[in-house]
Amino acid sequence: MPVRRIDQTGGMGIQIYIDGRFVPKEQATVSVYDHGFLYGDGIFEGLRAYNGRIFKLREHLERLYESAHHVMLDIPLSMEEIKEAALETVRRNNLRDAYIRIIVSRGAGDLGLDPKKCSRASIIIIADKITLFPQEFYEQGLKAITVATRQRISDTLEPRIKSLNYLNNILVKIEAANAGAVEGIMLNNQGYVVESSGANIFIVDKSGSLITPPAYLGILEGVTRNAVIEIARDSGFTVLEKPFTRHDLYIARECFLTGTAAELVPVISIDSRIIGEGVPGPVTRRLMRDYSEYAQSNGTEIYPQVSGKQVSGKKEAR
Ligand code: PXG
Repeated sequence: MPVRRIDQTGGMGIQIYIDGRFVPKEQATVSVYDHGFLYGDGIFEGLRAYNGRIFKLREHLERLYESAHHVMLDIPLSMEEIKEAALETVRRNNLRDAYIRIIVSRGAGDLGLDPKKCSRASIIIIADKITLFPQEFYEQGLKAITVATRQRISDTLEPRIKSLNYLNNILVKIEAANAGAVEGIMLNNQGYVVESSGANIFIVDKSGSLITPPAYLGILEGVTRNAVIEIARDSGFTVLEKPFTRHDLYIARECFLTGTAAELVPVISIDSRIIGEGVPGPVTRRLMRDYSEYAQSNGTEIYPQVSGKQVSGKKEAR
């Protein structure tokens, strides 16, 4: 007799939000005429829920609407409505810890580029578990290289737009893998360090200051990056947003990457140069702990509390 497997969502399977409806993952499909698929014409956000709360929901939604504004994509829901839809998607899947993906594509049109042929943008929200880097990278750090693939400059496709065009970033991933490295770090057209394939970068210099590239150099202005800057300053660290080069990377005392999925991950080698002592440094470890505490205790409640009692959502042992 076949064994029925109970999955993490209580046997229901993952429910995906598509344009106001919830459908099982297997039936969650978009048209092959969707310009998000045909041309990468769309935008997205990746968010996290920790301990029953969506972390930095407002910041992610603001970035989504800013990206939409730049590419003149009319999101058919208000910010408040998308917020509710995201919360409801997590609830439907009975999750307290999740990775949430919000995708807004230009919608179905014809085979031409003209976005006017797409009558309505499509909104898709996925709430699922995420596979992070293996635990050993958080404990021991990872090896990265700087790649030949450059960051796009702001007068082409602005890197601050979180668009569905990730080919450049995927080329960075491929280049790093070909060289036997876990991550690739991009430079911009002037040779300044900007970010990795899907995360922002920080170094700790010899004076103990944290340095991260400013947004105007060509980065996605990460929500995690901004949270880390805030947390570090609150703990009394000096944080500078200023340009730096590969030389600064090589002589850094510490280096780490930040992103919603990656959180904070230490980098211990870049282009075969050992960073600091070759192990995650004290500033990185401290900020990893502070970030984790902050993320576990801040965010938008997914399951409303009624007189101190939880009304729904699978309670996990704490
Ligand atoms: N830079 C880029 C280019 C990104 O794609 C970040 C920085 C960090 O931003 P947040 O707001 O998350 O702190 C990202 C994050 C992946 C992956 O698989 C990464 C991202 C999106 C999707 C997948 O590493 N974006």
